[in-house]
Amino acid sequence: MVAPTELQSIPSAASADSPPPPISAAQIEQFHRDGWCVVDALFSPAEIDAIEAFFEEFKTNGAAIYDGESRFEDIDPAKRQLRAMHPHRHSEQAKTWALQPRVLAVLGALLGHPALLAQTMYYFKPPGAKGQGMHQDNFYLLAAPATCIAAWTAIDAATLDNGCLWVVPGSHRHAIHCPKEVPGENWNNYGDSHINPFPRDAKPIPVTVPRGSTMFFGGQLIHGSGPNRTATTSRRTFIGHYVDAATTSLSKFYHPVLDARGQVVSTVAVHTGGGPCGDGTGGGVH
Ligand SMILES: O=C(O)CCC(=O)C(=O)O
Repeated sequence: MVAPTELQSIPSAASADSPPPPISAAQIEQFHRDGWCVVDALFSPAEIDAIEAFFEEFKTNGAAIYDGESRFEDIDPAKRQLRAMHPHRHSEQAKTWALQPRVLAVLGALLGHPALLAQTMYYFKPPGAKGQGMHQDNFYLLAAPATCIAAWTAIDAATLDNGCLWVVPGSHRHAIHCPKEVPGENWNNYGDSHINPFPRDAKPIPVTVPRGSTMFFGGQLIHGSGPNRTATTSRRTFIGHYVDAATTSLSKFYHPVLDARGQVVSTVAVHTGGGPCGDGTGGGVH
């Protein structure tokens, strides 16, 4: 845990002369009540076009950019998530989008501290792609003492048909759900669910998101996505996962952690020991 005196030395997210963050009081209230909210137009239409074009080209960059170290064309999206992992580590341009000032301003307003970048991903999710099992991000990131947060920007409008996210409102207040091991099943693989059994009272709802809008959700929120059932429409998404500036430890996979200027921070240690579900569970790629 961080001592109160150390927390006091962490800067707050906004200073007196910074403009108000581009998020309404109602959206902030929804985030704290339900665990998520959607904010429009943080990226300009030109930036969204540029992100789309960049990642169409990025497909040809070889195996290093995909988890599992396969090439784009070797991944069967019906079986595995077809996604670029940590593109900000391979491209200064992708890092710039992950540290986009308006996104960081919203994150600061939601977290109460400046945001630090831990992870980026780009989901291609073409027609026929599988969904993502229900999970809580902080099972994997193990951010402490506070949880992590996602900024999930729709490059294609995310709909029921092409596999939008489903969330359980209010579940951001849950503790981490620990998986019951099932012999022969590997849930910790390419986006399958660690939540087993699924809580009976948890009722997921779909969240459709227009192209260019950004959905923010907390690290304990139970969420997943449906399969892409369309014949022709992808559901591409640029995703950043962040922690707040008071974070003291984080799972190894999410290091190095970057501040708003793209500098590596030294205040976040690599998590050691077991996760909330004991040794051998939690931590790692999600
Ligand atoms: O976009 C998806 O389908 C899943 C994304 C997700 O689970 C995440 O960003 O934590």
